[in-house]
Amino acid sequence: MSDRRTIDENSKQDQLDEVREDPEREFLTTNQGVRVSHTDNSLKAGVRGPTLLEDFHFREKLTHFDHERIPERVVHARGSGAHGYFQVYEPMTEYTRAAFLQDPGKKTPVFVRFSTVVGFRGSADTVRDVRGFATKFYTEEGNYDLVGNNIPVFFIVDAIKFPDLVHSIKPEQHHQMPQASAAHDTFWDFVGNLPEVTHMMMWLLSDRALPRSFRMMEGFGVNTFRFVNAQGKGRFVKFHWRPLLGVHSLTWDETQKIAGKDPDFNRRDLWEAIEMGDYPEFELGVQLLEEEDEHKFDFDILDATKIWPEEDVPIRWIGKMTLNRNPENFFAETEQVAFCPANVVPGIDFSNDPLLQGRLFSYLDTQLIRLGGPNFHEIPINRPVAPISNNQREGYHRTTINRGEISYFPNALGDNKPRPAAVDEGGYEHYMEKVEGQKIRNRSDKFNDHFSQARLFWNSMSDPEKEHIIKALHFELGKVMDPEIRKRVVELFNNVDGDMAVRVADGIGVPPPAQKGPTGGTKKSPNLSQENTVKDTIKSRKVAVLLAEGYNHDEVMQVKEALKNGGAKAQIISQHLGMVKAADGQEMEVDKSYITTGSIVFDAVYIPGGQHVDTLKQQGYALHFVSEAYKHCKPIAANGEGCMLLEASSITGVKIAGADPNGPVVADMGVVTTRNTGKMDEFKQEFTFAIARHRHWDREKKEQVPA
Ligand code: HDE
Repeated sequence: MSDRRTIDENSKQDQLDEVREDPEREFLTTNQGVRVSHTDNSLKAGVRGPTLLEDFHFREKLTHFDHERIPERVVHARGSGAHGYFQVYEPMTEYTRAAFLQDPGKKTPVFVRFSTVVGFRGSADTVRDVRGFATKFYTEEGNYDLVGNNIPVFFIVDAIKFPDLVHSIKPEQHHQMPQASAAHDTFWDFVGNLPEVTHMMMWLLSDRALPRSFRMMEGFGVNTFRFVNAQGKGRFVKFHWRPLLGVHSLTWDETQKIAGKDPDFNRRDLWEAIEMGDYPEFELGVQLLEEEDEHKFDFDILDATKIWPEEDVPIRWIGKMTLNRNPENFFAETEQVAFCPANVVPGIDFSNDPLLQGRLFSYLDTQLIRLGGPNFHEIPINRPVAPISNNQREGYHRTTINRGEISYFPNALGDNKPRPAAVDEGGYEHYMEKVEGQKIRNRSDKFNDHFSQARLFWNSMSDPEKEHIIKALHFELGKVMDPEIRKRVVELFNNVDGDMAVRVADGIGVPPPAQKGPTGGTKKSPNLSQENTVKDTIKSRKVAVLLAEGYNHDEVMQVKEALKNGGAKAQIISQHLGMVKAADGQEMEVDKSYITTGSIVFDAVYIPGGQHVDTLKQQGYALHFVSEAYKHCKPIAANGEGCMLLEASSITGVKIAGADPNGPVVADMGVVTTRNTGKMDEFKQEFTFAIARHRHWDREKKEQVPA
C-alpha cells in the first residue's frame, strides 16, 4: 500500500483548503470573475424606468439566490457537524484488516453529524426524538461511514417498512401538524398496530430522547456488521460510541421551554464547546461475536430491534474520537455531507440484517436527488483523502478533469489501468458467506419476541426513569385524539409490564387492560440506566451566578475559581447587561440579562451572599430562575444572605442552612447552602459534587413547585 497518500488528522483540512475562495476578497466579482462596479441599483432605462435584461450581474445574483436551497434530508434534516480525529488504542489486527484500526499512533480525520430525525431543517433541537450520530472516517483506504443513532435498536426489522414508519411520524399529511413530534394520531396508530416497535418505543419515551448535549449521548451502529481479518476470518460486530462526559439528559418541561428560548440549544452547545476547547470525546466500542455463536441467543442477531446485552457479549473499547474543529461553512460541510452505511473499507463488512440490507440501497439513492446527481463524492466534505481512480465519467456537476482517452476496462491503450487491486494490494473483497434458501417474504421465528427486551429495558430503569417514561406516555398519548388508538397502545405496553400499562391508562382516560400483563422480573442490564453513567466530572457544565448590586465579590471569585478548576463555566446573570457593582466597590461584567436567558439553559445556579439579595428577592426573574432550576432538579448553591433567596422562592421540602454563622454546610437533594464563611472550601466541594451528579431526581416528588 505504498502508493497511499499519508493520512494524518490535518489531511481533510488541507483538502478543504484547496477549494477556498479568493483569500483576499478585495473586490466583488461575478461568477465569471468579472469585477462588479455596482450592486445596489439594477441597471434601468432612466432613473424611474424598467430594469434591463442585459444587467448580467443582477440576473446572476438573483438566479443564484433563487436556487440556493437544496432539498432537505427526508429524515435527519436538522443536524450539526464537527471535524476531529480518531485514534485506535491498540492494533485490532486479530479481528479486522481495516488500516485505520491498526496503528495507535495514527490520527484518522473524521467528520461527525449529529441530528434529530423527524423535524424539518429549521425545527427545534430539544424535541423528543432519536438523535442521529453519523461519522465519516477519512481513512487511507477510502471513506468509512459509521451511520448510527443514539439509541441502539430501531423501530422495525425490515427496511420495507421504513416509508410507513416515517410517513406515520412526520406531520400529518392533510395539515402538516405537528412539527417535530411523535405526539399525534398517525404515529401512535402505527405503533399500536406493529408490536415490533415496542422495544424502540421504550427508549424513545425514556430520557435518552432528550439529550442535554450531543457531547453527552451514546452512539450505536444499531445493525449487525462484520469484522474480517487479513486471513479472511469473519466475526459479527456491533458498534458503540460512549461519551467521556457520561450520558445526561434534560427534563421534559425544560426541553419544551428551551425549544422556544433557544431552539439551537444542542447546536450552540456543540459549537461553543469546541470554540472553548472543551473538545467532545467519544470512545469507540465493539461487541464481537464468533460466527459459531450466531444462534446461541434467544433473539436473532440479525434483528435490529434487539440489543446484544452487555452481560452476554461484553463491549471492548478500542479507540477514541476527539472533535476539535467547527465547520467553516454550514452549507458546504454539514448540509452537503453524505453518509452511507455502504461506505466501508476492507476489513469491515455487512451482515444479512434485513434493515441494514435496505439501508445499503437507500442512502446513495436519496443523495442522488438531494445533492443533484452522481458526482456528489467530489464535494469537498465528501471527497475521500485516499486517491480516486475509476472509469466513471461525466454527469451533473462533474468537476474532475479526467485526462486521456481511456474510460473503460480492460484496455491495452492504457496498460489496463486503472486495474482491480488484489486483496493483498488493498482490494475490497466481499466476505464469502455461504447463503442458500428459497425466495421468501418472511423472517426467522426469533424475530417475533417483541417484548422480552422491552421488559429488560423497563426493569433496568431507576424509579425516576420509570416515572419519566410514564409521564412521556401521558404526554404523547394525551395528544392522541382517537381513544381507540390510546386503548390499543395501552394493550401493547401491557405485554411489557402490567403495572406500567395501568399507570399509563390512568393518565389518558382509557380503561386499564382487560387482563393485566406480567409485571416485575429480575433480569436487568445496569448500563441501560443513565443512573449508572459517569457522574464524577463537572467539565464544561454551565453555572449561572445571580447578582445584583451589593454582592460579595470575594465569594463569587472563590466559587468561580473552583468551578474553573473543575472545567465548568460560570456566567454572571443580572437584570441588565453592563457592569454590576459589589459591596466593596469592585465590579463584574454581566454575561446575560434575565430577559435573554433562563435557568433552562444552565446546569446549575449559584447565589452568593451580600446585600444584593434584598434586590434579588424583589426581582420576579431571579425568584423564577431559582424555582425553575429547583423544579428541573438542578444543583443550586447559596451562601450567606444568598440562602434567603431560596427561602423566598417556591422551593419547598428541602433543608436550607439556618441563620447560624457558625452552622454547617447543608447539602440536601442537590441544594447546597451555608451561612458559615469559614466553610467555603467544604461548600465549594459539595457544590461541585452536586453538579457532577447532574440532576437530583428526588425532588421530583415535590410537584407543588410551580415554574
Ligand atoms: Fe437512516 N436514512 N435509514 N437510519 N439515517 C437517512 O439518508 C434509512 C436507520 C441515519 O447526518 C437518509 O442521506 C432507511 C437506522 C442517520 O446525514 C435515508 C432505514 C439508523 C442519518 C435513510 C434507515 C439510521 C440517516 C436520509 C431503514 C441508525 C443522517 C438522508 C432501513 C443506525 C445522516 C440521507 C446525516 C439518514 C434511510 C434506518 C441512521 C433516507 C431506509 C437504523 C444518522 O437514506
